[in-house]
Amino acid sequence: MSTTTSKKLNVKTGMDTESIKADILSHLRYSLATDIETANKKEFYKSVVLSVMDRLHDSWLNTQKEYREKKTKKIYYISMEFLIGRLLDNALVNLNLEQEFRDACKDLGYDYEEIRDIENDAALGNGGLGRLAACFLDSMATLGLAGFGYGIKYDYGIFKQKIHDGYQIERPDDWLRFGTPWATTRPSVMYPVRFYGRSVPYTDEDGHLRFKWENTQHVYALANDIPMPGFRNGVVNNLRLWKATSPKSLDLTSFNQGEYINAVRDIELHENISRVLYPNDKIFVGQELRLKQEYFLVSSTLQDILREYKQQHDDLRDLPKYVAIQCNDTHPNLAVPDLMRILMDEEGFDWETSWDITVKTLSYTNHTVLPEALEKWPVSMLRNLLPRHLQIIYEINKRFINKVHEHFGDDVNRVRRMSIISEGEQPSVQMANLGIVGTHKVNGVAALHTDLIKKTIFRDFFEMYPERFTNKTNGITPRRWLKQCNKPLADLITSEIGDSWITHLSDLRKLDDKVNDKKFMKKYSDIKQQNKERLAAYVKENYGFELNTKAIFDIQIKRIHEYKRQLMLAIYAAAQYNYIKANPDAPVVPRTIIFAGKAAPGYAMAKMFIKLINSISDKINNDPDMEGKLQCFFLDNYSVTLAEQLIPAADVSEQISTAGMEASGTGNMKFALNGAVTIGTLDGANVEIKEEVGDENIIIFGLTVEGVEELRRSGYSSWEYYNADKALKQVIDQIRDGFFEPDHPSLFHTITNSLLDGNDYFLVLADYPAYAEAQKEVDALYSKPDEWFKVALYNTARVGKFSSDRTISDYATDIWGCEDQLNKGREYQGS
Ligand code: 475
Repeated sequence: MSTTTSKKLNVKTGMDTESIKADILSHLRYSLATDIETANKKEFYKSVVLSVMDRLHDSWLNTQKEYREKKTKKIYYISMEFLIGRLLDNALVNLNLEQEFRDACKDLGYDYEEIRDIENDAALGNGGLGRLAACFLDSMATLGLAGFGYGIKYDYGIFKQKIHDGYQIERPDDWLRFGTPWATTRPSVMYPVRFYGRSVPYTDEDGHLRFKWENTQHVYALANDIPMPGFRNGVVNNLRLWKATSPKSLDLTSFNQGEYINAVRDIELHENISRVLYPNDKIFVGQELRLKQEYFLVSSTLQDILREYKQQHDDLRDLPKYVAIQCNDTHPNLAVPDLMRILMDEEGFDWETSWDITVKTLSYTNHTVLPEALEKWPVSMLRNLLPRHLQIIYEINKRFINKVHEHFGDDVNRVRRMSIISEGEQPSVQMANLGIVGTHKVNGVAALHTDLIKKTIFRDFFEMYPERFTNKTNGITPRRWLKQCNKPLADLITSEIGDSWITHLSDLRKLDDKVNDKKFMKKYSDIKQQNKERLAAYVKENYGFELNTKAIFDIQIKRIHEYKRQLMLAIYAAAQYNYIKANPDAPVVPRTIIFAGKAAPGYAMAKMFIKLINSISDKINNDPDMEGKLQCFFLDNYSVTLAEQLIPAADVSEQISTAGMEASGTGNMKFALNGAVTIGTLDGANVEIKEEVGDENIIIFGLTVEGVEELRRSGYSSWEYYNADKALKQVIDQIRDGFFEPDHPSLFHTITNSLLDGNDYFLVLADYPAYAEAQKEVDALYSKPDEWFKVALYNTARVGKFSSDRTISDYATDIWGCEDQLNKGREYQGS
């Protein structure tokens, strides 16, 4: 009997094309009840994924077993967002089975690319914060860390963006319509999450005052697991996404009263908690459903962590030794009062012991300094929804304020600034303050950003707890962002310097020497051209628009936000248009400007930017005088998958935020790695990219953080800049007077008013002249292709620092205390 079992196992996990084919056919028949003759593409895709899953399951189980046996310290990354995108390519790259699966598909009559393209993106995030979480999972598995992601399985991810008449329209992202074969539902892993009720005091056997949280209502959190394979190291970690389901015993009395329909409707209400991702990037909207989502995530995750812990350890006081919990921004910071509540109310520890465990176990990452993004939950809302937690937060605050007094004396203003509860018309809980007080480390996401939080929003806290603040500059996974998305370049690099770069990205430095190797440089530049042509083919097929592949591909892709200043590139496009119209015979370096990005549905200004970009694009693209010289194009529905096509095709990377506002940026890193030249401000990680690639290999312009401060202090007037720059004035007048929208000439007044009468908070006009000059530098450099591609190659060669493997090693060492696990016996030895 055991032989048949093992035989079957062997077939299931065979790594050769023949056994893969057998499994695909078997899944078609026995998992999907169809066969190769009748299956459609979706079904074929599903069997392919199931066959990949078969090859992950043993490693998945073995990895967990090993962690248990060795009592490995576990790292829990809690995040409201995981922007993981598609998983098929990634799994095959990490399993080293790309070719075998390609061949298997081909033999069975399917083109691998076509099958791959069936997969919907898992778009469970808004932007940088969510994508960072996804890169971190890849790196944790690759480095052999016991790192687990915890998030929510939203039925609807970030909305699908359509463009109608130039305007953004939002459509629901029904990514689970046909289910996803990547997620395994685990009915055995389900926890009640409680809400409402009240906190009731009582005296325990030892005469201590204690509290019980009573009369609560609850929903269940059901685990759905997605495997996260490391790069060719046999490690498979887990991303656990919670789905809300209603309690089984749902209000049986109402059945008796014949209110069956109402009871069923209640099920719907419970399940709404995991229905939809909030589509706001950096705008705090204090809606109760969002607060419920945050607590739903925290409560289910902590229950899961502690259940697992108790299976292996018996003393919760050792929790920080075996568990580290990272909160991705303040969204999971209810972990502070919830862990306190569990330790005191359920485990019977006293305040001091509970506090010590909590602070040592938790840490928190800040991703933005924009004040409108900071979470402040109304006390009234918490009192209703989580009364016991609010009580604990008050107690944390009371004790903390005492410490502030001890530390700073009677400084009323400071106490007011530092209080976790802000008083006023609507008292609220400052989640960032809670995070700093209740965790042992707070990190910024780039060096400049970390300095800024120490000096500005968290200054008082830094003065009190300097040792808590630390920088962890962001990174990106080289597997997805080079090996997968730019195969031709990855292959060229590997053929020159070997493939150690895949897990040791700094080895790309070896490419530095190739700048004078003509043959290599020809191949390097040919690949860029090939990638541009591939993108052009995609755009032609999907939009019927023909990109000029001889032009500079100048790309800005990211969320639409005033601080990111898409408007500045749009103004530049219009100014180029005017220049070419006025100088029809002057030589110009041809340019194709490409935008993509979503605007939060409630962010009117950002949506207006999209319309403006589309109006300017129409003007440019429909004018025969622009032919061969200038194009402008907005691609709809920006996504991880679209980024994977755009980034390898970019010549120029636009990273032009107002200095001090972009915490790090990670797109900047992806572009540089793929050989695009950055035009950017000294903001976020651009500063560190400049340090790495060298001043000559990046085009920096505009105000610095200090310059911005100085200009504001001395009294900025956007009108002066408007009047001083003719080309700029002309474009702003055109936007204001309806040149780009003749049928509705006042359409863009909100934009021009904010620039002029509103005094241009984001300093677009202040930076524009320097930006236009920098764009001339781009033209000049691009006109000398040999020079250009040297600069491009230095970018590819020198951005090794920005591998998320480095970032994760830094977290492991300075925050999580698990540096001993890094790469332990799992070093990748080459294929
Ligand atoms: C920064 N999102 C990037 C990236 O660190 C940085 C906030 C509130 C609610 C929902 N989403 C958010 C962010 O704050 C965010 O994405 N921040 C970004 O984090 C990773 O590289 O500069 O803007």
